[in-house]
Amino acid sequence: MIGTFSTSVRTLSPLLSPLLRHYYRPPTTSLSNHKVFFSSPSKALRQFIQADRAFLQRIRSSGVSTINQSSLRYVSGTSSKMPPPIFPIPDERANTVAVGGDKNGSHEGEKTSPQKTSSDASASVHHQMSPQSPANTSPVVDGDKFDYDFVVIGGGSGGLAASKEASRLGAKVAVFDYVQPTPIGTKWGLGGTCVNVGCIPKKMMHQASLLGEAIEDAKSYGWELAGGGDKKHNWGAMVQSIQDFIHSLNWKYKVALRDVNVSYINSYAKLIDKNHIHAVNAKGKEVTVSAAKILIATGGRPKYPEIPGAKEYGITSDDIFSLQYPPGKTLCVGASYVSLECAGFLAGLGFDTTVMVRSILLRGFDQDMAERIGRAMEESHHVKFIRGAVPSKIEEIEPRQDGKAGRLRVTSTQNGKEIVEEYNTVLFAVGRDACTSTIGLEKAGVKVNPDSGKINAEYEQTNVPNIYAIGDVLDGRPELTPVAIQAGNKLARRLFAGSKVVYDYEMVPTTVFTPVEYGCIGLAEEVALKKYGKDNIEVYHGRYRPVTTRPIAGYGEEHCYAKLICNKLDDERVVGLHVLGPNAGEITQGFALGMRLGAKKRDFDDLTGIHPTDAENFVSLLITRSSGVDLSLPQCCG
Ligand code: FAD
Ligand code: NA7
Repeated sequence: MIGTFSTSVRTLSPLLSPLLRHYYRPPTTSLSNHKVFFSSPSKALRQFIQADRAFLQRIRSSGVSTINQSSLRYVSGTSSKMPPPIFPIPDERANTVAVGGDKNGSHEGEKTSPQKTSSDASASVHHQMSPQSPANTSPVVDGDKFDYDFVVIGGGSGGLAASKEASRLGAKVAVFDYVQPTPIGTKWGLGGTCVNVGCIPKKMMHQASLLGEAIEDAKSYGWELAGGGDKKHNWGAMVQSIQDFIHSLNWKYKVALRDVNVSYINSYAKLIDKNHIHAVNAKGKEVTVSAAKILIATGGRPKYPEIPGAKEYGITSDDIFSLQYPPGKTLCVGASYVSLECAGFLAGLGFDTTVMVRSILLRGFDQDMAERIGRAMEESHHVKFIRGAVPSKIEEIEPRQDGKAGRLRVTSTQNGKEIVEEYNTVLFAVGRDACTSTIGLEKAGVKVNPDSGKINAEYEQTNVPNIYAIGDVLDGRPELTPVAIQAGNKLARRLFAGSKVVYDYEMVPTTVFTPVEYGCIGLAEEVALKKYGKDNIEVYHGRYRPVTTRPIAGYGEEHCYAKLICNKLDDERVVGLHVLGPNAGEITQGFALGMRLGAKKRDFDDLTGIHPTDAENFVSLLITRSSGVDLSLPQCCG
C-alpha cells in the first residue's frame, strides 16, 4: 500500500503508520466463522478509528498542505463499518509516476494520459468536498441539465468500484444492475460475476476440494477420523454455506452503495441515445434517466455451443455454484481456465470428471505450464481428458429432479470418429460473450469490434466521448476482477477529480485455481521467444518439493515447478514468472510487485528466501533451459 502514496505523503512516513493497516478477509478460510478476524471486532474497530483520527490530527497540526481533502475524507467520513481503504491522491500521484515510460524500462508504472477532448457538457464537474460530507455534495452537471452526473450500467466488479468512487468524489451517481436468469433459471444478487458466479464461489469450491485432500494429508500427520470412517462430502451443505456467504456479500454491496449515496436501480438498462437510458425491472416497471456521462460495465455471460440439447440439458459456471443437487459424473466442455478449475474442484470433491478439449489447454497461457497442469490433473487428481473432441448433441435419458442430477447421453466427435458416453451433468465452459448486443449501443453510436462483440475504448473512453467502458466488455483486455476494479477507480478519479492516472494493463498477475495452482506474471515462454528472439531469452527453472502439502504422503513433488523467463538484451530483466504449486496465487501476488518494479534475475538471486516456504524456490533457480540439464528434485535445506 505504501507504494501507492505520492512522494509528498511518503515524507510523512513516521506519521503514516496508523494508515498502513488494512483488515482483510481471507478468501477461503473460516467460511463458517466470519468473526474470526477480530477477537473483539467492535473494540478493534474503535481503536482503528481512534488511531486514524489521531493520525489526522497529527497531519493537520504538522501543517502539511499537500494532502488533499478528498483523501482525508475516507478516514474521517467513516461510519460504522470496516475502515475504508485510503486511496492515493490522484493529482499528486500523477506527478510522481513515470509518464509514458518505456515498456521495457525500469518502471512499468502507471502512465498518465491526455484525456481525450470531451465535447459533453460535463467536463466541468467540480468536487469541492468537505472531509465530513461523504458524497453527492457537488452540483448536478451543467445547471441540472441531466438527472445524474454519472450512470453506470452493470453492478459488477468494475461498475460498483467506479460508481462508489465517483460518488465519493462528489458526482451524482446511479447504478443499474439486473441479472437475466440462465436457461435453467439460475439468478443471483448484486455484485456481478465475481462474487456470485465467478472468483468467489470458485475459490471456495477449490478450497473445499483442497480440504478433502488435506484430510488425507492429515492422516500422515497422525490425525484419525472418528470411528475410522472414510471422509464423505456433502454437496448440499457446501452449496448452502457458499450461497449464504454470497447473500451476505450481496447485502453488503447494497449497503455500501447506500453509504455513499449511489442510487441502485435493479432494472435492465438500455441506451436510447448518448445521454438517455431506459430501464425495465422484473415487474415490468419502466424508468428513463439522463446522464452526463455513462459507463458500460455489463460484463459477460457464458456461451453455449450450437448443438442440440445444449441449453436444455447443459449448465455453465453460472449454474454450478448454486446447483441444488450433486452434479455426479460430469463432463466439462472447453479447455480454458474456467473449465479446468471447475473440473479440478469437482474431481477433488469426489465426482467422476472428464474435460473435453477441442485443441489445446489454456489457450493464451504459457503452453509448457498448461501441459504441466494437464499432467498434474490427470496423474494426481483423477481428472480424465478427451483430447481433440467436440460434443455434437446431448440427449436426455432421465430428467434432473429436485435434489438429483439426471442422466444425459453425450455424442461427440473425436478425430472424425463418433463417441457416445453417459454423464449426469454437462458443464459448458466454451468462452463468454460480452453483454453488449442488447443494450442499445448502436442507438448511442458506440462501436464494437464485430468479431468479439467487445468495445474498443482507449483509456476506457469509447468512440462516443461521454460514454466509457470497463471490465469484461473491453476488447483485448484481461477479464479479471482486479483489472475491472482498478480501471474503474482510476476512471472515476479522472472524470471527477481531475486525475490523469490511467490503468496500466501490462504485467497483470493472475492465477488459475486448478488443484495444483498456477500463477503467472508477464510473458508466456513462447511469446517471449517470439518477441525477443531465441538467442535473447534465458529460462531459469526448477522443480520443487512443496513444504506443507503432503510432504510425507509425497503429493506434488512431480508437478511443482517454478520458472523465470529473462531478457538477455536487458541485463536479464525478468519478463515472465510462472509457478505451479500449492498457494501459487499467494506466491505470485508478492512477486508481481518486483516484476512491476523491473526486477532482474540477479535481484531474485540476491533476495533472501523465507525458509521453509515454496516461494523461496525463486531465489535459487540456477538451472537454465539452454543448459539442457535434467531437473531433479532438490534436497531440503541446501
Ligand atoms: P460483471 O462482474 O460480469 O458485472 C456485470 C453486471 O452487469 C452483472 O451483474 C450483469 O448482470 C449486469 N448487467 C449486464 N447487462 C445489464 C444491463 N443491460 N442492465 C443492468 N445490468 C446489466 N477473475 C479474477 O480476477 N480471478 C478469478 O479467480 C476469476 N475467476 C472467475 C471464475 C469464473 C467461473 C468466471 C466466469 C469469471 C472469473 N473471473 C475471475 C473473471 C471476473 O469474474 C470478471 O473479470 C469480472 O467479474 C468482470 O467484472 P465486470 O464489472 O466487467 O462485469
Ligand atoms: P475461453 O478462455 O474463451 O476458452 C474457451 C474454451 O472452450 C477453449 O478451450 C476453446 O477451445 C473451447 N471451445 C470453444 N468453443 C468450443 C466448442 N464449440 N466445443 C468445444 N470446445 C470449445 O473461455 P472460458 O470460459 O474458460 O473463460 C472466458 C473468460 O471468462 C476468461 O477470460 C475468464 O476471465 C472468465 P479452443 O482453444 O478455441 O480450441
